[in-house]
Amino acid sequence: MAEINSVTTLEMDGEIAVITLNSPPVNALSARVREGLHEGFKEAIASDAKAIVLICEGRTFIAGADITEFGGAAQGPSLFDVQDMMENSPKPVIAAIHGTALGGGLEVALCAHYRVAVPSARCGLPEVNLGLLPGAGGTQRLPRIAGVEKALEMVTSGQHVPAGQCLEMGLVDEIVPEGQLRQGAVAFARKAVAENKPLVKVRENNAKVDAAKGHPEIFESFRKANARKFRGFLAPEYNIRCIEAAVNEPFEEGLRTERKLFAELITGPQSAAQRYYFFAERQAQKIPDVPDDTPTRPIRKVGVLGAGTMGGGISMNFANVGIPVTIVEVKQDALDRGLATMRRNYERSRGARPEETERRLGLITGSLDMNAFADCDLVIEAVFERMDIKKDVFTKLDAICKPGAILATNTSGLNIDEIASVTKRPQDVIGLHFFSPANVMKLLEIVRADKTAKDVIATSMKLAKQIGKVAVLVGVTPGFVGNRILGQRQREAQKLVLEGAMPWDVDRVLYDFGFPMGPFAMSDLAGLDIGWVKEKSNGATIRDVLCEMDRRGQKTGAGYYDYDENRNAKPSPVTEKIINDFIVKSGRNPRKISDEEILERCIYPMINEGAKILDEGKAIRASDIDVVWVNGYGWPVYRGGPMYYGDQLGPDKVLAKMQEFQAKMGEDFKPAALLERLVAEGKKFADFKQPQRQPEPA
Ligand code: T1G
Ligand code: NAD
Repeated sequence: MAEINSVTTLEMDGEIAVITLNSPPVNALSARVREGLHEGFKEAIASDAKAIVLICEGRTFIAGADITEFGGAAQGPSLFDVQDMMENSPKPVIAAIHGTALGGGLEVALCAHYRVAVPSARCGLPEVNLGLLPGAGGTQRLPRIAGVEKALEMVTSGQHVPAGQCLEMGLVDEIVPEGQLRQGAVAFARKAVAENKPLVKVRENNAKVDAAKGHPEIFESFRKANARKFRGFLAPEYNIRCIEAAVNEPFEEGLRTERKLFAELITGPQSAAQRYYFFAERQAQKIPDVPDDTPTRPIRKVGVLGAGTMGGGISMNFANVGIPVTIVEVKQDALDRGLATMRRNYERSRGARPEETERRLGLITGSLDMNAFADCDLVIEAVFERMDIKKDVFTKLDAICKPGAILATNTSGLNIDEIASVTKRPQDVIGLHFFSPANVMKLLEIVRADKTAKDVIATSMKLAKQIGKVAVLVGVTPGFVGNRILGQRQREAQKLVLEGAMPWDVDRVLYDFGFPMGPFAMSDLAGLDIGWVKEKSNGATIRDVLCEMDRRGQKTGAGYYDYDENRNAKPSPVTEKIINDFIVKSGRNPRKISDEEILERCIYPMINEGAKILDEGKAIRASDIDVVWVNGYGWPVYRGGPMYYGDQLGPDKVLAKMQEFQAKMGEDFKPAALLERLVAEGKKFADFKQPQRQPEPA
């Protein structure tokens, strides 16, 4: 075995040369790896080997270009040089795939003459998730193997396609037994030599792209079908243009188009924000005072208290990964309703298979007796949002649950220290704040209370990953991180309407900014009467007046907006009159408010509140706040998140605007002390580091 460099070895397995990469964590195509590949293939081609196998050590085949190198000076051999060497090799080159062959990794594999994979392997071109496109020939080679439609789907969704489907679409040539990748790849190579198999160059397979020539409707209908999903993003459209080039231009020409569009994206603000966000989500998993090797508690059985809107969705998350759940309600009808909702949600979910639905529902047991929680490793409470009820059930859980069980609350913002104080085991109490619908929304705010033990935090972070959630650790503060910052936007949105902006103006500005929906359309969807009490209503707010007129939102066909029979919203002259009457009655005159002011009034206080949250230690880092808002509140990922956006604007500009608004409109715009400090020090939110947490008293 010859060491080519620190991450690459070359050895002969009989007459087969085996190039092995070993560059943890994911064999990304760093300069070192490119160098190793370049020298490895040069030597293997020059050797008397009959064929060459490329394989990787560690958790995965090459998972793409090294994202940390983007924006830096180019070093080492270019990826294109490596690819040309592979594709033009006079000997068969076989790529042996395990884990995830992604982005540049799949593009390298597509320059091999053949690909073999283990059943658990997956392949994808997820560059679009980084605001990019496959920049190493992937948009030109993939449609030549998988066809235009499949290629469009893969490059615009970034999906990781399982090996079985890769075999069906010709992306891999053979599936070899799990755990026998190397033997399987070498055997395939030997067969290729023995049978003198052709040196297949994907770039020469034009049949599938030629078949799409003269069919621009393929692209038009694809754009139309995904317009809503791609709204605001640049990368999906650029990916589509590259696939169009694969159909309409010769290969080399298509490659040039791909490189030109790639260069535009990688130097643009959207990709910069999405690459920032890629690392932000991974940073959020790191808790400074809870090291990765902190022991965790086994979670084999979960209990959920309350089968309402949240309890059901929460339970499904655990059943989905094979963890049995006991769900407890106070009344039989509430329990039956909750179980029926879960069944409906399973039956309606995409690709649902009846036997799978039954298997998952089979893991969920309903009960009216809290003693059923006695052998649970974790109990999540999701009952009414009232402190007295929370305290009552936690007192009971403390008595019922076994030692070492984790007691969690799904409260939207109540004081978890106070809830924990009614138990004799506050160290086992934590907040697990799911978002509705809990079986769909990816975000999980994990709320660390004063006495929460580190292994409870470590267990919760690990469990979140297991159930497919993006977890962010936050501190106890009213509304935690997400709802607390939402409060700022909602307050300003309401105030803007009382000053003359119409609800649809505010919604349009936030929709155009990239949010999926504005606050008023959101309220109409959720129902204006949540928490509204008819008997107590006295027209004190615009919402009161609307509810009193039975304009309670989409469900009554009218709210802030009027709705047609297909629930399409349109601005309402009724609401406009209610608002103007309301403003005049309050002795003010409606004024014309610019879109710019609407945006700044809604967004800047959110950034300012984020600064307060950081300063109070309720979030570990600014990027955690961004992960909360991108995953839980629809902040457009191509703008990074509120704190990243604040850094792009410049904290000095945010401060100046807050001070300007404060002078005009009062203390709601009082700048956060941290914002003033950062500006004084010429720093950004991203520079903020939480002071070391004091060790827990013994
Ligand atoms: N570059 C650099 N670091 C990477 C990386 C990459 N491509 N992928 C992962 N990491 C780091 C990550 O930051 C983390 O570090 C550790 O690896 C484990 O990752 C020319 C331009 C492979 C499915 O978009 O989707 O190729 O936090 O926690 O959950 O066309 O990582 O431990 O210090 O996510 O098991 C295209 C990105 C690049 C794939 C594994 N490739 N990676 O998931 O572990 S662009 C991607 C992933 C490109 C070409 C273009 C996932 C994963 P740390 P992890 P995981
Ligand atoms: P919900 O009213 O839909 O359901 C609450 C359920 O709890 C009801 O079915 C009720 O019968 C049951 N219940 C009440 N007291 C009980 C008791 N002592 N024992 C057993 N069951 C009892 O409420 P929800 O929307 O599911 O909210 C539950 C919790 O989750 C609240 O704390 C809420 O703030 C929080 N939350 C809600 C949302 C949301 O969008 N709805 C999002 C995040 C968090």
